[in-house]
Amino acid sequence: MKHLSKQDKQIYQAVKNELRRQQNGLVMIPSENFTSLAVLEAMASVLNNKYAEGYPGKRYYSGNQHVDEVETLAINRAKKLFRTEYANVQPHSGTSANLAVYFALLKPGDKILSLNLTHGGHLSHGSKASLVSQFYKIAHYNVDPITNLLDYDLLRQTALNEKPRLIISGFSSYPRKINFKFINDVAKEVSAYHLADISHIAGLIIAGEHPNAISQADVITTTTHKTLRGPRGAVIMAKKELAPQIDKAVFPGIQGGPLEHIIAAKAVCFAQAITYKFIRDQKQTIKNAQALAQTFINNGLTLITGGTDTHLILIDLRPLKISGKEAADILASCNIYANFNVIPFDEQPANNPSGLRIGTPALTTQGMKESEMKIIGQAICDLLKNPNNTDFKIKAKGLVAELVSKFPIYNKLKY
Ligand code: DSN
Repeated sequence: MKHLSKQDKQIYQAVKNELRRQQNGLVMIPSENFTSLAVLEAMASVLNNKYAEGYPGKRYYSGNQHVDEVETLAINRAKKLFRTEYANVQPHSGTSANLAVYFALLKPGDKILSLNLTHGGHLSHGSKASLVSQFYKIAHYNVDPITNLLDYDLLRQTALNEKPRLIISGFSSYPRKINFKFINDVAKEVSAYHLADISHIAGLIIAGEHPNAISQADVITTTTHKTLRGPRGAVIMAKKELAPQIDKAVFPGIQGGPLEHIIAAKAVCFAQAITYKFIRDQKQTIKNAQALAQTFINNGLTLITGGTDTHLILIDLRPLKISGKEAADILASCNIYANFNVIPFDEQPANNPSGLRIGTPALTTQGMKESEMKIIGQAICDLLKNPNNTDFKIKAKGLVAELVSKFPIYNKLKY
């Protein structure tokens, strides 16, 4: 970063500080990961400079021959990776991707059926706080109040009653496998489209560690920076008959010039995600989450649904009598990063809810395995059960320092 360090010391310093924070802590927010240096280089490339509104071969600016090559590679790699007929790699984020799907498939006033936000859904799936709820009617399905597992029968009954035009599956804080086939069958029964938002579990699906949504949904959206370990962005995939309307909804519908430097980085990520190493890491991510969950259970913590099949765990903190925000703050003060999260039927507000969401993708990218998860899990339990105990804090900080020196990340980045 020799140019940035000379020309803008303040931004350079903040970036450097952020690198140090990532290197010196345990990143356990389940939606975060460490992308590769190749992805970072593609993102920081001159592709940033090019306007390329339109699609490969059909741009509204000249000089796009190399950009076309980049975007075509990204599209073809996405199609190969996810075994899908069509991919649009331009959405800037998961929310943009979902919005484009709504605009492509629905008319204003049509009804969307999705999982309640507080039960593990996502803002862009029609929460009251999202503009989506101003354009479309929204109905929700829920998890079971006792088991906190998806209530598939209730989902079907709600779909039969509400007659939605679109059913959304795929969640942000649901730790169990999703039965995409069941939801797809319900969608067909009520003549609705089925959108599977696999943002959290895309990497697990590629590795064959989670039921595949690809043949069980009309449209798939995913972000590219979570388990997929790529640049911050998203992609939409579908059967090819939906391609014209989805392309039109992305551009010119909701976006202007595509971020071709990010699209190049997505292409790099898709090529990496087909490798043995990536698949092995996804399998390890789940083993790590399960080892962590078991350590929490052995320490008497209450886990939503009693455990995990995926990369994430949702802890119900109510028995410990601390809030999610307090828990996240205590961990962060020891350089461990997890995020506060609502739990099903939470009576507390989203900015200080009763849950803590924690996951293993980033630690697995660093090379950590079950034995490290047990030690980290024990340290987390000690902190959450004894929030005012200074000895546990000192011990946890020491453990983090030891682990990050044994499993370094980005040590080739010379900032
Ligand atoms: N913010 C993402 C997550 O953390 O799950 C979802 O958009």
